[in-house]
Amino acid sequence: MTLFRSKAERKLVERGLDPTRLPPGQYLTEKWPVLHAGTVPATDLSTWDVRVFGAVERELTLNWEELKRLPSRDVTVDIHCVTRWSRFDTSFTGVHWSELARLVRPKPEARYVIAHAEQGFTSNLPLEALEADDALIAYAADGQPLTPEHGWPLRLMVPSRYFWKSAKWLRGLELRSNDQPGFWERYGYHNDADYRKEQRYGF
Ligand SMILES: Nc1nc2c(c(=O)[nH]1)N[C@H]1C(S)=C(S)[C@@H](COP(=O)(O)O)O[C@H]1N2
Ligand SMILES: [Mo]
Repeated sequence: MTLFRSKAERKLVERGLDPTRLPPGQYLTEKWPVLHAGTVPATDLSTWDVRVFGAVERELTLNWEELKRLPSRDVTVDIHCVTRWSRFDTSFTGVHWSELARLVRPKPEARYVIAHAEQGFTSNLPLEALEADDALIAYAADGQPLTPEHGWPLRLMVPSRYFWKSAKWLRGLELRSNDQPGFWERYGYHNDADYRKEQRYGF
């Protein structure tokens, strides 16, 4: 008889998936749930822009065409929400941070980044999390433009953390020398949000 740590793990094995791929306390979902505070913002691409600012040599504002002209890449990752769903093999298309870093030239003291989204939503990360090969400033998922609910036109996608760090409706990236808690972090969620360590809550 084979023993499983949980029902969630058994489901993976039954599908021929490696059960260790599921982080502790998570279950696998095939759907892609939608989760956010507030409403889905209306975006007009003709006036939309995204800004990179703060501890950089040269601040940058890109409109939609300028952003789409930057080199893009595809990555396929597993995403993990703190509310315990995980979705495997979601593919994203977008711009890697290194393309923006090349243009703004972060100052040596830049160690943290605050993602600024529509309606005042923010999330905070160490800059290394954005520098990772599998992180992306994404405008498409599973081969299609992001849907409005999933962050169209642009979202952050940082697969090394719980998914709340991946701000939807992204409008700015602020580089800083010091950290500052974002929206969910101020509500008691863990500052680091490493799902391998189950860093769900900050207390
Ligand atoms: N702007 C914004 N981005 C956000 C959130 C939010 O409330 N506002 N919620 C986060 C949370 S808690 C999760 S789990 C993911 C969900 O992304 P999805 O709706 O595409 O699954 O978005 C994150 N990004
Ligand atoms: Mo979440």
